[in-house]
Amino acid sequence: MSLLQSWRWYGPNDPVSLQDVKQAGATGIVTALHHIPNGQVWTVEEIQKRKEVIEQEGLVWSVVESVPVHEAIKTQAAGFEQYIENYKQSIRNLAACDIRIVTYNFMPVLDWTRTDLSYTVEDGSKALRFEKAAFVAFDVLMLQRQGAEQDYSAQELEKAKQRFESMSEEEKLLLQRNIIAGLPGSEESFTLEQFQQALDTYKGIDASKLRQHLVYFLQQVVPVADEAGVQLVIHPDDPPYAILGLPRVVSTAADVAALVEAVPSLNNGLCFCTGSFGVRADNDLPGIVKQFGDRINFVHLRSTQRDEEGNFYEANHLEGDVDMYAVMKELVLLQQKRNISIPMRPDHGHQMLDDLHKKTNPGYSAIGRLRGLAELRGLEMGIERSLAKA
Ligand code: DNO
Repeated sequence: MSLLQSWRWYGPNDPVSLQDVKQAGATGIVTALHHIPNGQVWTVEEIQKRKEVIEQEGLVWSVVESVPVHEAIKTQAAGFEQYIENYKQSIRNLAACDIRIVTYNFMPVLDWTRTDLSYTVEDGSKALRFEKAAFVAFDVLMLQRQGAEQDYSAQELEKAKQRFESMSEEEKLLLQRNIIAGLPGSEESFTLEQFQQALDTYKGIDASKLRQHLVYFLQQVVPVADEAGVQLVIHPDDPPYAILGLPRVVSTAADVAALVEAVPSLNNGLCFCTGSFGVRADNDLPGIVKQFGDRINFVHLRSTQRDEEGNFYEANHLEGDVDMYAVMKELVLLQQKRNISIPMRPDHGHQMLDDLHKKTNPGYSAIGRLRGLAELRGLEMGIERSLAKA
């Protein structure tokens, strides 16, 4: 059994069409009903409508990414019980349409975060990047978050100040937009004032409290997933550490282990994202596959290149810090053991060749991801064949 090659598609407005996806060689579609506001029930009718569009092209809706978790559930603010009920109903409705893998994350306020969406790499293609000094400049000098200085070293603050002074007004605005205006799939978008208000809702919520809220959510929804035959998979934090004074609780293997211990059902699963976990040098990626293999039900494959200052950019899929060979080998072994086809998607990709002349969703260009998928499927086939011979 090989990985099921899938592809994230943002729906009918995605500049990359289903026809393009077919030519890239993927058979599974990863999508969401982005038009439904966070917290509302996904009805069978809406799910079915989207499913038909996908099936008309001969593709299969194999994974939902994501059914977003409403902020009120994360903070346990007024009304959160109703949002959990709605979440349960969406799970049941997806199961009724035979869609059985559901991704979500539990990152406060922001989903994934980058400072630069068009960082030019050596070959002239463009990548997404997280630049520490720019991020600190945003936090301390633009947002002026109370107490932010305490989160950084004197050296980091100095570097951020210099960086800030070197930026034009336009660049500052772009930085702000990149961080808080919402990357594709994040579903939330803020002005600076709204963002400050959103941060304030986390006053008094530290990592242990956030984890309690996540466990409570899981205790509520996993039994419904069990009954409906749905695998829930949590996406790790990106980047995998606390930012902007907000706690994050899905950054390491120990974090995942705590969730598994609290709610052992295998439907309390993991979206194994090498790009997110891989930003931390202390995350052992093949080790995570070994440890949680029985509950990894969706895989994002991508690599990052980090440096000592805390910057990273998204490298080509087989380059950077992720040892993709070692990861793929574990995944091949896992699949043999479980005898299933786990959906995988090439996560992000450079804007390259013709992508550079098009408007693309940051990270989700056609050709960059096609390159990633092609490399990954070749790597997988090579490993499978060599293991079969051994
Ligand atoms: C970024 C994505 C994330 C992911 C969510 C899952 O490219 O991997 O936005 O979809 O965190 O809920």
